[in-house]
Amino acid sequence: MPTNPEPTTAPETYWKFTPADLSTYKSRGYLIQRTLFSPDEIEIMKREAERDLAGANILNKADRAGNPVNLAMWDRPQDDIYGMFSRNERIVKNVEALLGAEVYLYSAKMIMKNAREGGAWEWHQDYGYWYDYGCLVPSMLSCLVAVDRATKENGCLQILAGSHAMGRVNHDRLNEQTMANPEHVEAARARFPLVYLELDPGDAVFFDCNLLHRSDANRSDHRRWNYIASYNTVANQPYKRVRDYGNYEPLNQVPANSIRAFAAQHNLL
Ligand SMILES: O=C(O)CCC(=O)C(=O)O
Repeated sequence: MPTNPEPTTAPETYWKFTPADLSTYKSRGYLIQRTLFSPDEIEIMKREAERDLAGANILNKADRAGNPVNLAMWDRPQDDIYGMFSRNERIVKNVEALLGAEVYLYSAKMIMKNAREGGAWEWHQDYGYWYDYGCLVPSMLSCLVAVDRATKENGCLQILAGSHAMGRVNHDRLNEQTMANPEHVEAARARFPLVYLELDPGDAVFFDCNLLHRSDANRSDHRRWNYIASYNTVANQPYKRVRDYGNYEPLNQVPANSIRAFAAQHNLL
């Protein structure tokens, strides 16, 4: 069982979404929180990820054009530096406010889009996958945290604002990815504004599991890695076991200041 690190200082206060934020999220299907993590906190994760993605399954896939799509995936919340982010109350308490219920960590991953080669992601909804994995209702969301600067040039996340209101659309398998039905995507593109989510390291985006999103291949000289923690409400845990990830395990939240505390305890500073 993961344990809480001992905070070395009194727990920090942190940004909590306001009622206006909650209503923006509800209408647009996403919410950006700048500097959810400070530059030095995200630097600790970045350094560790470059050194070792311990405990993760490394998946190497290819996009339609054959560019590599690399990711590291964690099945469960862990007692490591990544867990200090995915279990951090700065994320989890805000996710619970957005979903209005107790949550658990559904999955966590590092999307590693390397310079000049990192592949594209096709238009999809995360719930297009998760519905097939036994989650009955779309009471799920993801929090993406920029590890590197994310720009249009290096393949930042693109979303269709408000498209979550469509509900789940059918998805088809295309090579090694699952993509939303092209006819629905075309119609959605004509109706919902396309937004490029350009982010600085430590910025976060919370987005609904039915929000249509994609990203371009990275043709720039700048790497773009981001960490994505996804959450499900406890009441919506899968009715069948399909994957090693996504299965219910109580989420042991850690205080807002746990990243530096953990790093100090484990000589990661
Ligand atoms: O980070 C990206 O480029 C896309 C990731 C994504 O779409 C996903 O994890 O569902």
